[in-house]
Amino acid sequence: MKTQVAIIGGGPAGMLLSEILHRAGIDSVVLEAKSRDYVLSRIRAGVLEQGTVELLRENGLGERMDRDGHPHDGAAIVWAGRDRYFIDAWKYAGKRFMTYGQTNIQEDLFAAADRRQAKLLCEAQDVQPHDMTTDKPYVTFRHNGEDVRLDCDFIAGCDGFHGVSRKSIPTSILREFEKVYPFGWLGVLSETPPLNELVYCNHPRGFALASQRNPMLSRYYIQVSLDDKVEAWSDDRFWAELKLRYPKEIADAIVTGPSIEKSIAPLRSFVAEPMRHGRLFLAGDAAHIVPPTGAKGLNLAASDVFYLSRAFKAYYAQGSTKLIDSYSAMALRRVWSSVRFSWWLTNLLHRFPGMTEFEQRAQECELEYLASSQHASASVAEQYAGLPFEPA
Ligand code: RFL
Ligand code: PHB
Repeated sequence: MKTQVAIIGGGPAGMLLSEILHRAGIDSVVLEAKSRDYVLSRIRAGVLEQGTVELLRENGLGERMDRDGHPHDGAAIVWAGRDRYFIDAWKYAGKRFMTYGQTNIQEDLFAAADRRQAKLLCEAQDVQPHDMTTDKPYVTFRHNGEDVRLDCDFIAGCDGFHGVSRKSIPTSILREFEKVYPFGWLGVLSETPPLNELVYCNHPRGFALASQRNPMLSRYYIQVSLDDKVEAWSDDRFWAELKLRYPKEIADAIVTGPSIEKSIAPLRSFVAEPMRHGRLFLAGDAAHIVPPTGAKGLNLAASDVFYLSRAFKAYYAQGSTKLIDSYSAMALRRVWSSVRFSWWLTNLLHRFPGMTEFEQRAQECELEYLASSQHASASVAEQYAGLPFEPA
């Protein structure tokens, strides 16, 4: 087989890249290890920055999002016994964000791929990139029992944190930066009407978050310890714990019901540098992970794909390698700013095991400063709303 860009991974990063390239007349093949049903069963992100929303719209992926997604001016923070604080993205940054599930985006991407009869090979096994540092890279894999070789001009590694792409870059070249947090998030999806807005909560019993997917689908999270097991959390126990963490008026407004999905995700910050090795380019979770507190992971996958697709377009249209050469540094600037913000917000809103009284007071003081300072509020709002993409 032959293509211009071989894309490893059919998550949001890989499928969006393939779609944007197609619209620019650039051919790609997407190799996805799992089945479509499996990919669609993963419940993940729900918050889209305005830049991500616009990128989806510009590429013909906005119709259902604009119909079913819910625009928000900001998100609230509450903490034990204190007033509600509002991260006002609209007031301070002139931007709104959208709640629209990653599952829906993934469905929209598969539907668009089907309409254009895209080459998307699911359940591709033993995918392996080769000869990335030559001008004739290729990818090998097994599909439907056959060994296949895919020749290409470039390889896009969009295969998430556990993928093969990053691991194929020699350790002498790759630098990895990592921070693992001493807790996880237990997430529950339920067919109940959500609260009107996103509400982040810092409570002595731990962090909580109320989010949403649509008018009859709610997403809630609570901080749990790393050795906690999903099986130990019946629906009743989850709802009771969630309500204990919110102020009474919010707890009373939460509508409970049977869960339709329940999972625990550990929290981690991770960055791999550089995001390019020869003709292999990393994008999305393959190169970086953020704790979900800042709602940045999917948005970073989208900004990487924006920069990478722009670089490939310039290469195929004008023969220019300028944007290809600046891809890693440009993508990493935005990555690090979201990594820093997500780490900071995680520190602000969680109760860390063994936290000293000093650290506790410092955290409370920071929350109070945020509530009392226009400058601090503008800084947080600007970062939560998402920084702009850099010009070419
Ligand atoms: P994905 O989604 O992991 O997709 C990678 C794909 O590659 C496939 N794959 C392979 N394919 C071929 N060969 C191999 N060897 C392969 N190895 C893996 C996988 O099967 C998969 O289909 O990465 P991508 O595309 O970079 O997308 C990243 C996002 O999924 C991720 O950053 C977000 O979900 C993070 N995230 C959030 N991001 C936000 O922007 N806003 C949020 O509100 C938000 N909330 C969240 C989140 C992530 C969470 N979890 C569970 C990690 C909430 C949670 C709980
Ligand atoms: C979600 O809706 O899943 C969500 C929202 C905000 C976050 C993380 C996850 O910060």
